[in-house]
Amino acid sequence: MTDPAAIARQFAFPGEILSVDEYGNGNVNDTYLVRVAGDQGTQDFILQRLSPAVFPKPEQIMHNLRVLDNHVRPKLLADPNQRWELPRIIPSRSGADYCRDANGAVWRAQTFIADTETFDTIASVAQAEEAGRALGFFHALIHDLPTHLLHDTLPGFHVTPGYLAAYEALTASPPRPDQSEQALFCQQFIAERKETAEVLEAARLRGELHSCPIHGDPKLANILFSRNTGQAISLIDLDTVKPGLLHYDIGDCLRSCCNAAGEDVPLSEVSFNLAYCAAILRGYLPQIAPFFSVADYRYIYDAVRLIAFELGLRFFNDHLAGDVYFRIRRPGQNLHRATVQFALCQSIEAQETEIKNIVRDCQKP
Ligand code: GN1
Ligand code: MG
Repeated sequence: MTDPAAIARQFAFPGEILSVDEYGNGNVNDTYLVRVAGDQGTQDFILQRLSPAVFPKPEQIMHNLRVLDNHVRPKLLADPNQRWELPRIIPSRSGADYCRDANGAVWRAQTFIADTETFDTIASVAQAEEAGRALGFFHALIHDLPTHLLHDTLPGFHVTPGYLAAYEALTASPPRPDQSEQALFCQQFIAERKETAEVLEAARLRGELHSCPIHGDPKLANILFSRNTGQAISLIDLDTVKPGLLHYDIGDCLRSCCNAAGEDVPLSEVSFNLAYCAAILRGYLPQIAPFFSVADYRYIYDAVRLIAFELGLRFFNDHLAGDVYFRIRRPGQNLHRATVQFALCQSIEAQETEIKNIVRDCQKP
């Protein structure tokens, strides 16, 4: 196990390191808060070890972060009235964008955006609208970033048919037998919906939806809200900024924010909140209206249903594979997380008409 404090000393922080502590509850990378005493008082930074199990080429993530910074920073400087923050990369002492530990894992350091907070569940309708506005603002910022400049840091990410194929492989080859009630529920749930896995990829192939730069992981916990104003002022966790469909992000933001109870709760508490859904779209759509087509509106419902289904499938696959991708804090957690997403997917399906009506109302001039 690499000592994060020793790694922290390899970065050019502006002062003396006071502490290095575990931070947040991400499912993939290892995250630490580094407190530094410098000329301007105490300042915090984020230090992360990128998960080698998830990201096969972490140096490509750092390349993409640099490309993103070059594209977005001048826009932010040109519009100082708009409060939006993009974490800055802190170079290593040798001037590189990252360091490697003795095992070859990539570590990076970034500024911590002060006076902000994150949430695991939405606190109000106004906050949901802010979350939607933030995603739309971010999409507008990166929409003209040429996709050929970005590496595909996680091939197959959000391509649901690929997760279905992985599931079929996991259950076909000598399977890890899990005949628990929860596992049987998951198997049945997937079997009943496997035909729906293609919906976004098929629309892309027909030319109805188009590839463009996306965030990839805009769950609520990755949106920073100002402690002073409650405004959303940053989207963090930029590892999956790469070409994709806007609908992956829209679906992920809605499935995360509208699941008012959270991702690891008793099934009886899981439901898709329509008021939050309406507020998120109210915040989101005006930001991206100039490049949102009629077909884009048409696939919003499919996107939220699919991304909830997909995340359940991803959690279940990882349970079957032996918990190699999503960090667990107790045995069986990925199985439980899968059932939560499937329950959420059921709640979305039960409210299909209402969700489509919300989208239709947003579309009216
Ligand atoms: C992972 O690392 P974190 O917690 O931000 C995952 C997302 C899932 C999310 C579910 C690269 O995100 O796709 O939606 O867990 N990130 C990756 O909580 O797979
Ligand atoms: Mg992430």
